[in-house]
Amino acid sequence: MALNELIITRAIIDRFSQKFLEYTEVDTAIVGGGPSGLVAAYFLAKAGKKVALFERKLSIGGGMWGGGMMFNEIVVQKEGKEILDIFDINTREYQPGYFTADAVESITTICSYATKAGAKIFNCMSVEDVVIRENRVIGLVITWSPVEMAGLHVDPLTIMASNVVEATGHATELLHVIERKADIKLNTETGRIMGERSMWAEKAEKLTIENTREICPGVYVAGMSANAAFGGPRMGPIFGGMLLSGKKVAELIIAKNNDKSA
Ligand code: 48F
Repeated sequence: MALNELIITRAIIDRFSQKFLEYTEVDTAIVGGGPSGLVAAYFLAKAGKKVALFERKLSIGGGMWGGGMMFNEIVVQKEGKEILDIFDINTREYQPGYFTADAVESITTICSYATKAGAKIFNCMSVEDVVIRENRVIGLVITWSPVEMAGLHVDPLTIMASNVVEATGHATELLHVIERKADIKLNTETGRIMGERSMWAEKAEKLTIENTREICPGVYVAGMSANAAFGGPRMGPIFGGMLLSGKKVAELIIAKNNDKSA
């Protein structure tokens, strides 16, 4: 059978359009495909939630690909290793309580689990704004990243979500938009983004999990963005906190939605 370019083209447009249309309304929209966002996507999808994850870059993985300073190994503590075990990712103990894993194996495997569980990942899409009704974020405004990068004057599109996970990492991009454009008070000490503090792995890892919560109606912070929002320190290339935060945010959303349906 001879291959036909027209059929190849139509297959891509048709399938993508169906997928995109289906995910214009979701239970949870995750902004950012780093480790925390991807782990959240997996646990939410596994619980039967309809999940879309939007990632600006062509590749998912955020800061995990590069390990520490592009040495592509990551370090996790015991609790972090337990999450890697769920994904069947190989770990090796380096010293008591310190485990290493291959960064590429880690991120590709988590992504594989998330997509096989049903989460849909939309790469090359940037979230540039939110939709707010009655003081609650109910949707995201999205555009193609190349449009954003080229500064083209093209209007975006909108998707609706019952819950939004802000997992944009150090930048806390989504929160900055909410802070700048809406009169919503954040659930922090100051009511505003408090900003990330300097490196302190021990404290930061614990705080990442504590800081993973609903920060304003409809929006949950996870991963590094949780610490940046609540004024916690950075932790560098230890990734247990990111993994545990992704799991926690999924559990919070599942519990809240179960409450609502009870
Ligand atoms: O930075 P990132 O990996 O976030 P994370 O899950 O993990 C942090 C660690 O990688 C590391 C660390 C701890 O060890 O400090 O940095 O908290 O991934 C964030 C992803 O979000 C994407 C960005 O390209 C990256 O892949 N992103 C950021 N803003 C947007 C976005 C946006 N507005 N729209 C779409 N994607």
